[in-house]
Amino acid sequence: MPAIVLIGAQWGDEGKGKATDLLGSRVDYVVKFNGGNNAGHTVVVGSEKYALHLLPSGILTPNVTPVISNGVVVDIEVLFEELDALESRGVDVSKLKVSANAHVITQYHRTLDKVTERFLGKRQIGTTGRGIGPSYADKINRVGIRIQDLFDENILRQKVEGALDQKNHLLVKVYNRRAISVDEIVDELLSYAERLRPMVDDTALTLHQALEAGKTVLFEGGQATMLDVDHGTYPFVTSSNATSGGAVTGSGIAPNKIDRVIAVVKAYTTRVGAGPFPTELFDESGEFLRSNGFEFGTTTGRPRRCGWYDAPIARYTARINGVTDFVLTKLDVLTGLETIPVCVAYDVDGVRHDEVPVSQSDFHHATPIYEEFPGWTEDITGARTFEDLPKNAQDYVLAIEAISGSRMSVIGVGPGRDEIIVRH
Ligand code: 2SA
Ligand code: GDP
Ligand code: MG
Repeated sequence: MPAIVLIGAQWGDEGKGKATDLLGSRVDYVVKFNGGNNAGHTVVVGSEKYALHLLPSGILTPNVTPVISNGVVVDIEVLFEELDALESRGVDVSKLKVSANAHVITQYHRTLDKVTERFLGKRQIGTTGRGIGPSYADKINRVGIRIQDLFDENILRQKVEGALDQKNHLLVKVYNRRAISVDEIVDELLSYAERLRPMVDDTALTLHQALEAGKTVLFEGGQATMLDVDHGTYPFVTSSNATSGGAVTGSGIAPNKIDRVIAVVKAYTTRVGAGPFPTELFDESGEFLRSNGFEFGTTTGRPRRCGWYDAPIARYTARINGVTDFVLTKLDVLTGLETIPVCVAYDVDGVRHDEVPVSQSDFHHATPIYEEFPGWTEDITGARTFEDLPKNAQDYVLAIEAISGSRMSVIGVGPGRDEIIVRH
């Protein structure tokens, strides 16, 4: 299986970092193809815990070449900080490759992200404030700065001038902030160039050649399907394609090269930031999931909104991404519940919807139709085969598998690297 895409099935934080890390020893390249340092992946290796934002989780596996491809937006200061932090813990980061075509996040993107959110008031998206949206907006507006621009001062200056032209007007006249000087940005970006130079690469070519040579490449999605700018709950989404299609445009490898699409799905649902969430819980069950699952943002520390498993979302994810396998995570978090409700369809103004409604207004009004499954009380963190699970846990997995659109090949029963059950 030379090209594998791994993506989030819900609204993020499904445990993609751990799933990538698990596959790590079997792959040669791990590619981050979308998003930036808005992502937060927690990987637990033995007694060590790593929180990764901009770097692909595969960086923790020796012999893997980590790649940041063209679809990513790179805050270079954050990149260096993360590399330094990993190096100081003995992780070899020397093989990292960064696409010459990736866009950069600068100070003005971060500023605009924060002031825009503040001005949106009640209509806030709840972004991570890392400058992700404004950087992608510049890319689409054709006033973005790419990594390769850092190596030509003349071009860089012209591009920064172009990018700041309208922004300074907006910052000063609308947002009442100070103007940002071209020199300030150019000097900062140039100061990164020498350290960055050895990492910069034509990553689309490198990945093509790797696949031609029979190497295994894992494309690691940031955020998740329901946060995808095209297929998610727009406008409450991130600004990139977090679905499997994003692995193609975001890396420059062709669609027919992809062999397998793995979606990571939590045994319940969480969301950070604003937007519709039909199964969201506001009672003690939600609190149970948040505290048992330790549902707090890896990047911002925000408490995550929590709710029951939503099968129409899983089916939607299976369809949009062409999912071949699900990795079901955090089954252990459900231990101790008497019964476990699962959303099997929605009621929208008296009409049953078996699929995620295309109308955003309908999705906002959707109330879940639940089926209830009996829970279990046994500790399952030591289970290593499906048969080790209590009967009710097995039945829960089989029941959600039957209505989620693809097989559940791996089951997570704890945060540790070895706390998994491999079924297929
Ligand atoms: P942005 O900053 O423009 O990408 O925000 C837009 C929406 O996307 C959501 N988003 C996320 N949702 C879940 N997890 C994310 N990463 C961090 C983590 C989040 C954190 O893994 O814990 O630490 O808070 C992530 N990144 C973006 C965001 O909440 C907005 O709804
Ligand atoms: P990502 O953004 O999809 O990589 O996920 P995050 O790292 O933001 O959040 C997932 C959290 O769940 C992390 O703290 C993981 O250590 C943890 N985790 C992953 N799989 C499991 C599991 O099967 N059980 C438990 N209890 N925790 C898990
Ligand atoms: Mg996360």
